[in-house]
Amino acid sequence: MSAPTFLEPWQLRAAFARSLSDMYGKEVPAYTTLLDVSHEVNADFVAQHGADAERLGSIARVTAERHGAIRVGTPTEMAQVARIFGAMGMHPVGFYDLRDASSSSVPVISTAFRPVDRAELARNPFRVFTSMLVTADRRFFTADLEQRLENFLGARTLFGPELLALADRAEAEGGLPEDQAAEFLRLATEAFELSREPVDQAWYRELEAVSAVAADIGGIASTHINHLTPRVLDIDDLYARMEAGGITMIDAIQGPPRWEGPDVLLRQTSFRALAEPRTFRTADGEIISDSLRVRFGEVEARGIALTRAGRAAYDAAVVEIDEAAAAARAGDPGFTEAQRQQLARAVWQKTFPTTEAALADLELGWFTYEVDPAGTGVVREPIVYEDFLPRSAAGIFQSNLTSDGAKDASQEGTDRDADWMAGALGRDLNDPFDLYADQVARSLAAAAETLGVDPATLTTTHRTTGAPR
Ligand code: OOG
Ligand code: NI
Repeated sequence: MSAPTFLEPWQLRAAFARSLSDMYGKEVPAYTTLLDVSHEVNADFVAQHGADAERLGSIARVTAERHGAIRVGTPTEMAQVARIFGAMGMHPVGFYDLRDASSSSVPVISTAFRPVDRAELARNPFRVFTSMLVTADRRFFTADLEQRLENFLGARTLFGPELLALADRAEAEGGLPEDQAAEFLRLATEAFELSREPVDQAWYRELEAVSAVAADIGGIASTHINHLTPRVLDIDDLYARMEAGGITMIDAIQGPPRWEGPDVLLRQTSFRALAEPRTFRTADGEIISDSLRVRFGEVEARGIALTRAGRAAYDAAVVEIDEAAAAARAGDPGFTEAQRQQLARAVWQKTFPTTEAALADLELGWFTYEVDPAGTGVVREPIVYEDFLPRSAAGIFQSNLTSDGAKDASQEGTDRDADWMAGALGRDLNDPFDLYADQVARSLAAAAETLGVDPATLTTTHRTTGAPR
């Protein structure tokens, strides 16, 4: 097959994900190790579990699947990011407020850019968790620091006019001719490379005293990809293999515990930020070599998306586990992560059913319904969770900070919500629950039409009863 002469948004997205991955692999060799181990884990999992292994995504999709994380400073920069991702068919989904989700100083709010249609997700599910500073939040920044930070951010250019013009053209015209596509991809990748420019030491350190995240975002005149995360089918296995290979992982796997029932939402773990050589400009103009720890490795396993009721049950379970673990730790300072996992599993057992069928019947998880091969009824297929978890995200930020920073809890926080984010982006912000509900409704409507029945009766009367899951 010859190379396409016109690249559609999904082709730009897939090519960008590959190009970013190649660049990041050159910059951060440990990422390449992580990819190798992830591929081994996935291959072994498929060998052991056969067709069942692919229930939450084909091995081809899972192997290519990544999410990235980037951080910017202002609403203007955020809106520019939206244009670049818009060109790739990635739209803002969800609002995450990490200021309250973290005990350390993490002064950001976030959204995720991702494909929203089922067909687009199937073509390439690349998503990017994108955070921006809330410089007006007095718990973190004094009025004086806010002003200097705004001046600094206002004076920098993260994304050049040529990149943005190509992005706008791609979005307006539904893609780009191949020469322009190549240029767009080159410029977009370059925008996320680590800058070699000397860092203003005094400015960086001043921000770092408030928040390492603020220094990473606002202490430097450029941005960079913070991490790229491969997906694995068995994250416990991955964790054990990385540790065995001499890479120290953070203490815990964030999110749901390992247990005997269906995987839901998202489980993530990471290894610590890597110290990378950087040059600094000191107060008296001297250029010195030092290092910064700003990037890290992360890996994830994805499970079934939960309904609002399922999510509420998840959130309550997380609180219950935390409280029980805190109480146990108070009584026994030697309380281990393994014991915490065991406790979490017990909470899970009373919160979630152990089969997909029950998850569907209790309306805790999202499932689509496809006409079975015989054309006599429908079969239930789980919908994979395509989003993020604020608490896990905060945990990932936090576990990699060099210091806790300083947060003045006596100050009033600045209100930020999904509507504010939509305004900053100048675009609609998709609600993840609405997107999942819409996928279900479409699948039911299509199946009902094929079978010539009322969609309301589909999941009961017309459900093909296969082996219970
Ligand atoms: C983002 C942290 C959150 C995730 O996977 O939850 C995240 C960041 O470090 O910028 O990537
Ligand atoms: Ni991440």
